[in-house]
Amino acid sequence: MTQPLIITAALDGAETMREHNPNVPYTPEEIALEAVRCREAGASMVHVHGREDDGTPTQARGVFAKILSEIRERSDILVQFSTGGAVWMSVDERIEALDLRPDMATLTTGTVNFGEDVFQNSLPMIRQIAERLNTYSVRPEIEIFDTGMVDTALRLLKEGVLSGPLHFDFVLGVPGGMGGRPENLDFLVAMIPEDSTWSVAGIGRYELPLAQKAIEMGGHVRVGLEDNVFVRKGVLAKGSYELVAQVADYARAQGRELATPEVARRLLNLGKHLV
Ligand code: KMH
Ligand code: ZN
Repeated sequence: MTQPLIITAALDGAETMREHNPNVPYTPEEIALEAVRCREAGASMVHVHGREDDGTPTQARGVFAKILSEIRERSDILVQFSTGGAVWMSVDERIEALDLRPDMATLTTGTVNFGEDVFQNSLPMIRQIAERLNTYSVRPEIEIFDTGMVDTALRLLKEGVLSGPLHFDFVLGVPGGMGGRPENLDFLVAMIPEDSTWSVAGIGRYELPLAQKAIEMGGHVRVGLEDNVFVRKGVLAKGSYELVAQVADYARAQGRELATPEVARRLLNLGKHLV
């Protein structure tokens, strides 16, 4: 039976600035209010990066603590921290908030060109992040920007660094990573263990077509201003919630039920809130 659809809203990222879309949230309160709107629109999880009040990306523990408490005061939506941060950050910086025990956190299992930059994730860095996740019992969402990253995740699973069932997010269309062509999604899904869950995050113009394909295939979906700032060609989204609403409408039209945070927690094998 097809699982209820988990929609994750990627609210801010580290690269999307107000110059790209004036509605990107920066402060913890703005991020929390956007999380509430996304929950109302049908999302069951948010993926968040930290920002200084002027929008500068940060992975500071204090900022993530505020984001987590502001969201939890207002909503039951699941909260996933980024451990990717921004391309210039050290791995220690990237993981300093994990002791706050978010519901999930990302883990990218390889290095990839990222526009003009490089998003570095050497094997020792990946192991360090995975070990920190294990220490605080935070389930990883494995971010896949290219094929070899799946092989590395499977290797870490075999080594016992990761434990199954795994949850993958295929991020397709980053310049330098795997492209957003639909056959790439088929190829990646065929590589992962059968008991895995997966979602797709299409970047830019790939967001909606890949989301629709994932809904049809029985996978899950990530959308939001981190990945795409337009609700349709040339029209800026009023917020990530508008992108969530767009895929929620498509899912309903396809007869696909939406997962509540409680259902998503079960589908993703997450424990109860620890704090
Ligand atoms: N900002 C990118 C360099 C993640 O959140 O885990 C990395 C990223 C992945 O966004
Ligand atoms: Zn991110």
